[in-house]
Amino acid sequence: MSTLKRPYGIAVAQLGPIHLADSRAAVVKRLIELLRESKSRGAKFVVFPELALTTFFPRYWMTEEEAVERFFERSMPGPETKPLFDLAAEFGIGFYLGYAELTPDGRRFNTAILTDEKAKIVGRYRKIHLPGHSHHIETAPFQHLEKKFFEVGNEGFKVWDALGARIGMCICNDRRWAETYRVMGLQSAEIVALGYNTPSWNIHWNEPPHLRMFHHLLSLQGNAYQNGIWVAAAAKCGKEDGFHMIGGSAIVAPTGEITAQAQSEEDELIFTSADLSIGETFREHVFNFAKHRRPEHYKLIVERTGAGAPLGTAPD
Ligand code: CDT
Repeated sequence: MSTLKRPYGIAVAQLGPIHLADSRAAVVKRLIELLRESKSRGAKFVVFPELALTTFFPRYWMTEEEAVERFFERSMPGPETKPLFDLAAEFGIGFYLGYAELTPDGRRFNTAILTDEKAKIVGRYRKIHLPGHSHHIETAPFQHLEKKFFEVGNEGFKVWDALGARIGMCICNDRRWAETYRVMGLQSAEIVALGYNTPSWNIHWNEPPHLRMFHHLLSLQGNAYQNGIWVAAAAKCGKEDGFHMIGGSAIVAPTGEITAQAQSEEDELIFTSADLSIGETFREHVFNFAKHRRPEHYKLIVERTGAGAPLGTAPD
């Protein structure tokens, strides 16, 4: 690999369950504990989960107004989250934090922010690949109402030069889509951060439970390799009021290898002293996009949403 190393401390702060009865203040205390541990491990950047301040509320049928009242943030930081920002600034650690965003004009997004060493918000990502449905499914043991409670993100997949690296963000279901990483890879992303809440049972089809973890890791590993990036993924997991979600928080190198993985379904910090130069090596050689990509043959990717008829005709 490259001889000039670029050491970089990445932490992923997995959260165990957050129950309906848990207050924001109690959750922020847990985030702060994980931030302290990140500091002691030497992290520059810590990744918290998707919707990290509340239970995974899209599992419950309720009105949009009720959801806004109980689960959305009107400002970031707000009164309850400010202590996290204050301590992060004191430590000089940046973070990714997922939360339900209510905009001043009343729009709702599943959002993540990126802060710099001074805890200033320098980046924002609004989830694009929203899974689930918007109607009540009577027969399901729980709902997955992201399509009811959130709009599709309207700011694209961007990257930011922050914290001494080029960092991109995505959220949960986005991690399963190759386009997510490639759009950021084409902006020379070095680290992609993501949080997730992945129910262990898929209410939409009979997916064997063991495949939930396999496909989660497969998505991170394949896309880290194919884009020459570090991927840092933080779960919220365990049983929230009886509803189980997978753990498996992980840090993945541009080699596709997992360098750290959570062992529990509780609050747990994992850490890697990453070398960002490994990504440079992959992007200079096997995945040198400028040299080897052939976008003139990829047109269908942006022209079609669903799969359709073949382009092929018999060769002359
Ligand atoms: N939060 C989130 O995006 N979860 C999805 C579950 C999809 S099953 C309806 C995921 O991809 O993990």
